[in-house]
Amino acid sequence: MLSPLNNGVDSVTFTVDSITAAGYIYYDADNHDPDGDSDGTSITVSR
Ligand SMILES: [Ca+2]
Repeated sequence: MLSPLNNGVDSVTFTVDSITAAGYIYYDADNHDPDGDSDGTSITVSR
């Protein structure tokens, strides 16, 4: 369950630094984003 943003919060940043799945290994160095609006690891989203 996500909480609403408090007033005065202009943006939030989401970061993925680990994912687990059976049979797979996570390689953070392979993070990328084809459309370029993030660095493949973190993205900041404005209100
Ligand atoms: Ca993107």
